[in-house]
Amino acid sequence: MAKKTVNVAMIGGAFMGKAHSNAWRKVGMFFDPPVQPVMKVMCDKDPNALKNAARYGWAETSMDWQKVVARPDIDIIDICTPNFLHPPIAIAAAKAGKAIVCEKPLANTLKEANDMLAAVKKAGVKHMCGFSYRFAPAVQTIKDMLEKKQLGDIFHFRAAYQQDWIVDPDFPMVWRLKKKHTGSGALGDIGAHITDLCHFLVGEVSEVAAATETFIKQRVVADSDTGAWAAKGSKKTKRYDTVDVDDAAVYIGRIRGANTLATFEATRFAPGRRNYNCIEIYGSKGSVIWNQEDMNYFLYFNRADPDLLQGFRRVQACDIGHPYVHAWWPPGHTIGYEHLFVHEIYEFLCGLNKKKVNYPTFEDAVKCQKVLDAVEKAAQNRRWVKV
Ligand code: SOE
Repeated sequence: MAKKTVNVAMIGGAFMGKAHSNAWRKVGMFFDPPVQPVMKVMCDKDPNALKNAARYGWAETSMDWQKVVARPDIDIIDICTPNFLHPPIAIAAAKAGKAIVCEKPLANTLKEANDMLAAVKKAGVKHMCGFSYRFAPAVQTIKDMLEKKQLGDIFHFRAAYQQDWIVDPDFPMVWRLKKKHTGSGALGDIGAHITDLCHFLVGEVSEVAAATETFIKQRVVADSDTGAWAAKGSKKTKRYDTVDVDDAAVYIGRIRGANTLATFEATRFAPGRRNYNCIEIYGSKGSVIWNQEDMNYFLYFNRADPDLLQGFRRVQACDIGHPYVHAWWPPGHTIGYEHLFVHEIYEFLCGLNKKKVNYPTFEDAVKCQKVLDAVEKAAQNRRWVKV
């Protein structure tokens, strides 16, 4: 009997739009979701982005998200836009009774995030926030170890998410560097990921102290005619705009109900670190270390190992028994960044008609946003702030 289908519309066709398009396209080939997604329409305000729609697998294109959200034939709205558009699209989609996938962070502010959560709860629609790193087989295996108390009592959760894509002072102004479009800088973009991983793996952050910095405060405005950067050394008079968000945030925290200390670093100014999302967990029975640039492996130190054999062992988390790996390739053939989005979309489809879901919801995203909000307040006021 043919599977029930669900019609998907994706709003936003840039980097996340590409990652999500791949996920909608591959999920039915590698997994066996209870429903088959149909890639109906890709929506973007940029006609250049829409040129990719057919190649990405979308049947139609649109430049009007309001019209797309109102379409009666659409079941799922997938939001891959800059952060400031997450609330209006999600709230309209909830009112229209659509199931919603929304990229992280949920919103620019805690108030907006709460409004989105209220809207989906009122509408009774399914809602997922794209904390994709939860879906790495290694991270899922670490989660299982923690649930089985294999690391014992947790002393430290440490996370550093380091990138370097804007270290160049000639890198131009983009939406991720303007508060009105992004809310915060490295904090809300990559700090959101490591904050969520702390919540997923160890526990909720209960209070924080923090510092943020903007290393490059003025950036050249791209040449609007061609959309290309103002070329280095260009004779054209360059116009500059102010970066009004953080380039880096460092914060420490305590974990609710536990004697665990948490330390976080989110920076876009770590030359050589392209997408180095690294977590370290140290407990009374042992430790684990995982980093996304080496995502198929994690390091595990077991204090119960014989004294002369102690050391971090490098576990290959791509055997058939590791979560999701069975759907891809034989042991050791490894997977990549894009597979994490296939995993999250698979879990979203599995959860459409279930009460208990196996993915981060808007509730999880609001818990993350509360920490981001507290970090900004702590940095501004140079004091501890309760979450
Ligand atoms: C940019 O920092 C970015 O694209 C993030 O927005 C993504 O969430 C992360 O997975 C990769 O880097």
